[in-house]
Amino acid sequence: MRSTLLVVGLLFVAGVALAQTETPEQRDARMKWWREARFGMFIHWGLYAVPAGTWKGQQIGGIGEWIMNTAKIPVAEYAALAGQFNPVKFDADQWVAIAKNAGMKYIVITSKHHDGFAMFRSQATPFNIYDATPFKRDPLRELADACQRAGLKLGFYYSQAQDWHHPGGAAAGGHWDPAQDGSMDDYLRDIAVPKVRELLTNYGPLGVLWWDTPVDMTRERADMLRPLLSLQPQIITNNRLGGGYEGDTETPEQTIPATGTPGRDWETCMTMNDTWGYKSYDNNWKSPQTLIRNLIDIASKGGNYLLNVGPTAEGVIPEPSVERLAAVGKWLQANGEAIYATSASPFKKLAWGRCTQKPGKLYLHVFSWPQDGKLLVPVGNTVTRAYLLTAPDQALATSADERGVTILLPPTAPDPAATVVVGEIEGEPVPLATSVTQAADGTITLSAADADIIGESVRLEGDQELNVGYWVNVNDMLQWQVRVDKPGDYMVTVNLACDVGSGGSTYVVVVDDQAVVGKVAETGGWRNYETVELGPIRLTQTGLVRACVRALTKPNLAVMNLRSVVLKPLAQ
Ligand code: FHN
Repeated sequence: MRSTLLVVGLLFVAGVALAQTETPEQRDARMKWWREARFGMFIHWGLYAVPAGTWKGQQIGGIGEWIMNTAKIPVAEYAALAGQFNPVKFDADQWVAIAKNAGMKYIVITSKHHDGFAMFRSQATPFNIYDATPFKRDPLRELADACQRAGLKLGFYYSQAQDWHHPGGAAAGGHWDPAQDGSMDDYLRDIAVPKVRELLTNYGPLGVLWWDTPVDMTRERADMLRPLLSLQPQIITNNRLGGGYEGDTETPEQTIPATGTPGRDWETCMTMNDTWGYKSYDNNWKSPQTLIRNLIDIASKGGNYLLNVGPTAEGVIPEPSVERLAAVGKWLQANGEAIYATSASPFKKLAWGRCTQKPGKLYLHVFSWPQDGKLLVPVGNTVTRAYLLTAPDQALATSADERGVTILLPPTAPDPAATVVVGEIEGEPVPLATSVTQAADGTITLSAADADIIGESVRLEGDQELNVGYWVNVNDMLQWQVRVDKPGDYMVTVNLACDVGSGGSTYVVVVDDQAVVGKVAETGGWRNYETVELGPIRLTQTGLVRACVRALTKPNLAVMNLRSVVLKPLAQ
């Protein structure tokens, strides 16, 4: 017995040591399929599909899989739902086919969400779909087999730190029933560890282990689970184990970060309506166009899109989800070359859409079809050939000038969601500095999104109107190139936010050697934007000029959050 324990211990130590000593090449090899995949299906399926958002006749607010917590349902009452859970329409091959036809390359399913109910046959607790329901099947086993048949990778979501059913599992918060009393350490040792071991042992090779909500996960607690990963040495894990472990992937949720997460693999997880787990009355569906553009936007920033479905208690993926996935799949059928195994855009921003790339090819995803039919690509390379991805035999005319290459497009967009134009180039793409131009009324808008950001800490953030934040280094600055064609006097305004206690920084806006100085007043929060007038500035010459915003002093935490600087012509 002692020697068995010793061997297992050594294996675990070896597993951890292996993970710690993985070379960059080994890591790249392990991450390869995931980096090429770009698109996966998230499935939130559990007992919560039975109430489907309604408890005792009342519609419960919030996300469906949280209903036990939101409605503070007693443990025994919630557990009784298992008697009604009989998803006889569940068909693993059909689910996998829906994902595959959508162009998804992997599936991540909730093996156990915060409600504590295991969606697999477990020896660690009878509160599982095989033992506690009339269904008497293991859907994860069936999905693993179906994924294997279809060539899709399978991953398991596992909520390690929250369990509202088993004693000790609700220690990390959300405690409302004495049945939940207990020690979190005992819970992790007796329930979570054996269940995760079962998941990593009984379902063949897995692609992903997706941890969630690492509340109160100290280093010691994370170390109870982490050694289990050596059971699947090729597995990819996210950044939500806790205990300071960063895992392989960042997991922005319901948002697409402005510039991806530089230096880290990342995956945006997102719902198609407003819930992860099924809610019978949530019909706030995103349009197919939005989903297609989200996928493109994410790919253009080097990330993956993990798009959620919430199947019903009968085991059916809701029809609105199926329809939308089919639409994305149709688009990918024609344009997949521009998504899978591509890398991020070489351009900071493109007014008309997004770009992905492969060696020798720029994939130009056009969202806003140019009215004059001219697509300006700010690239210094010669474009040797341009064509629509769906019509590779019909070359499009190109011309080049100091702004880049212009591709002549057909008069109307063949695909209103996104039309992909291919530009073939030689060598690495050379993005050209783009310049800000004056609007018809002369206004010059220097937006954070268009700025060259120079510095160690300041960076772009947000997903609608972007801003620069984290401006904690006084030497950081923003810079633009402006094409002036209407010299004259302009009023300078700045749209900024500054939290309480961080005001008082001074800064200067310089345009073509004309300067105007400001002092940051607090706006009540880092997200409370206000427009402040700085003063007039005179632009004397036409042509390309340089503009910048730099800090002069920073007495507190940060300089400011900045969305834009605007120059409005003053009446002459
Ligand atoms: O609380 C969960 C939520 O129910 C859902 O599972 C999401 C998916 O990323 N994760 C948690 C919130 O971050």
